[in-house]
Amino acid sequence: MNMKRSVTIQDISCFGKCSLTVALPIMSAMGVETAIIPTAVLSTHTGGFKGFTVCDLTDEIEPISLHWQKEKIEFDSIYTGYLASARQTALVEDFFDSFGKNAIKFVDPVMADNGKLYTGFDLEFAKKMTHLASKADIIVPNLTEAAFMLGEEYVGKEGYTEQYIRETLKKLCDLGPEIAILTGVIYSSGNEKRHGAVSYNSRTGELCEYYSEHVDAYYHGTGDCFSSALCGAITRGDDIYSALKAAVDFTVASIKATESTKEEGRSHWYGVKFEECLSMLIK
Ligand code: PXL
Repeated sequence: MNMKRSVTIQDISCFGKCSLTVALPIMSAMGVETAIIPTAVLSTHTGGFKGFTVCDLTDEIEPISLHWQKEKIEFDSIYTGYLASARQTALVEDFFDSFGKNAIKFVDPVMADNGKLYTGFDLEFAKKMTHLASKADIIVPNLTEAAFMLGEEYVGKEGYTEQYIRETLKKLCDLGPEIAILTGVIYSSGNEKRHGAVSYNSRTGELCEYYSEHVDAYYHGTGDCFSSALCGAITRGDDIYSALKAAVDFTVASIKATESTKEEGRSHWYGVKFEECLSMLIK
């Protein structure tokens, strides 16, 4: 089979295991050729580290796009993650116009978690990210990002109903994308908690969900592991259930690998040991 080709547009956090440093190995393991447009180079990600450096690469986006248009390069999917400024969202929309006709446009609206926007982002940025998401085919917000996109209160990590999730997914699709996928959905019954992702296809009306056990731990970059695996699976042609399953199982296994090898005093809060689980993604 022909190898599929994706381009992912997000930052390089030089240390910290998120964005491009996880997207590339994950998508490569899945057999997807992956080009990149780095949106910025940071010494670390912005969560939990102090005094990080940032080199903004906004001005590179258009020249790279123009060169690729001259070269007649095409992609099967375009996957966007962390964008460094509101102006970048508009440039990515232009990139969608130039390269998106035959590509699946996959937007992870990376901007917030646990009820709060990430350092450096404000409501104006959230509005611009929402506008970009409206141009996507598939969006993958967590519950916090969904709340910012819809201008609603954050419901919290758990304690909502299945109906709330279904209604939120429909409202997200009403913004424009055909498919909305909510990540970090947790339901409990008794002492059991399941944790996973739910997708809604507004064209077919299909609701699809996949859960694994809930591991009570927080690590940075798990959203990027999830989205990269999901985008890799969809790009290589997996159906939506298989893609959700691959992404949830890989992310949970990566978290468990990190938990099980945590050394006293050397916690790996900054990123999960996804490297140990890459073999799960290889077909
Ligand atoms: O994991 C998302 C992410 C990516 N890139 C940078 C970040 C974050 C989240 O904080 O700061 C630079």
